[in-house]
Amino acid sequence: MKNKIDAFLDLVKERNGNEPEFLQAVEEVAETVIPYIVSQKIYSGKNILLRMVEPERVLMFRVPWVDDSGEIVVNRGYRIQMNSAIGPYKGGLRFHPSVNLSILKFLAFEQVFKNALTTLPMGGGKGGSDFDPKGKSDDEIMRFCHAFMAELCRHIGPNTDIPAGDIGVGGREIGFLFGMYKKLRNEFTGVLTGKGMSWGGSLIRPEATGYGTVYFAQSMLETKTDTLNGKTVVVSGSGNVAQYACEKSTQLGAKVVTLSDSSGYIYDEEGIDADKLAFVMDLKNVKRGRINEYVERYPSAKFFSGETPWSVKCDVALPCATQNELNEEQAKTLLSNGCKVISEGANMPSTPEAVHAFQAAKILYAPGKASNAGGVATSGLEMSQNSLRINWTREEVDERLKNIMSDIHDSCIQFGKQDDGYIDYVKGANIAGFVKVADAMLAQGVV
Ligand code: NDP
Ligand code: 2IT
Repeated sequence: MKNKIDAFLDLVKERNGNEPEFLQAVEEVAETVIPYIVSQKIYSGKNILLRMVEPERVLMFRVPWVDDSGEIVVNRGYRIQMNSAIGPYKGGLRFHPSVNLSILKFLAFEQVFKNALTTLPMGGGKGGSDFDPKGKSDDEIMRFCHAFMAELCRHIGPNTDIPAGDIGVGGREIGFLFGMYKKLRNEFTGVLTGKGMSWGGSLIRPEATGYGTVYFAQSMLETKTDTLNGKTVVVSGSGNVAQYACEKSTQLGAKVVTLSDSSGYIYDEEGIDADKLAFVMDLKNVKRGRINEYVERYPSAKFFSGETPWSVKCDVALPCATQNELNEEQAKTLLSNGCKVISEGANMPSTPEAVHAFQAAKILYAPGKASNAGGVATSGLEMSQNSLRINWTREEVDERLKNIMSDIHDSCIQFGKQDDGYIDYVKGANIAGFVKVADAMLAQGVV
């Protein structure tokens, strides 16, 4: 088996040698899916995984725009249209200076499996730019978004490819992107998700990724007849996903003691309650400030510059910032401090060595493609509402989100439960996602 996996990975490395994040994501899938393919006659000899690691289409384009000082700036725009076997391409846009082909291909590849897990008809895609929104004025953000959409608009559409937010892209950016799409294509359609409530958005979409990550942690705890009530939770990040992971954890009776950004983390021993979270939301979403300002407002909390929160003792860890933010050493520290649950809100936040440490310790560990799927699932619900031209209530959307997260958990058990009862959520998520996409690809032939 090892030879088969190695031979496959050698081929992928040969073609994508300078794409470390993409190779990391493919390796994790290959390790769990290839043994399954070999065991199932219908998938053997069809090179399905080889077809899945090759994007259906990669778009790369120039994004020229003018900054506030009159300078012409040139950024690079991307859209990876990875797989459309089960529905139109669907996935977020990331604006961050680190964005490159490797990072977007890893995210698009993960998205294919994640979207399949949601039970909704969505293929996988991802896009973005190396544009850095930090320190930019609202006018600069608008000009950049308009320039980005001026090119992207000819490649997307409500039945072709439906982008949404990710790091650096939230409600403000989706608004500017939507405005330019509507103008250039002269149509008001559900071409983007994460829209504002008065122009086609869905209730609960802003909350969905963070809430879903916590619902998934609850489902995992239920397998041990336990709950989040009374647990101490460590959260990384302080953006969209982290904020709502914090909110839902607190609502379910847990105490969240950390938040972070790329400059460091804050530790609040008393817990980040609803009032303190409202301060963080205003700080990050409106004032666009830094997390260290939390300790100026709440002096009993501490700020640790340049550090990550993984050394803080906790029962549950929710990594909600970015890829590879939690390494093997930090995983071992979490384990030795008694952490028993990891539910990933970010995409691929744990390094492969960290994942192996969690699995060797047999704790409850969920990979992002399962536990953070609530965001894209609710985007799928936004698309349904747009097509039907109706709006569901908050309770209705939340109920559907809960059911989807519970279904994803069931799929992980179906394909990931080991003989000794341990649930390998990585294996479960990868195989369940693979089966849905592979069956559609087989039915559609070699295209
Ligand atoms: P935001 O831009 O709202 O927030 C990102 C947060 O992560 C910020 O606190 C940011 O800090 C921090 N961060 C980003 N890059 C780094 C880095 N290199 N090192 C340390 N901290 C970093 O993004 P989201 O909350 O939307 O996304 C967070 C994660 O969740 C990403 O992995 C994303 O792919 C994933 N995700 C998002 C979904 C969504 O619906 N938005 C859905 C599913 C997954 P700083 O401000 O200092 O950069
Ligand atoms: O990683 C993700 O799932 C997202 N950024 C959300 C994608 C979406 O289309 O809602």
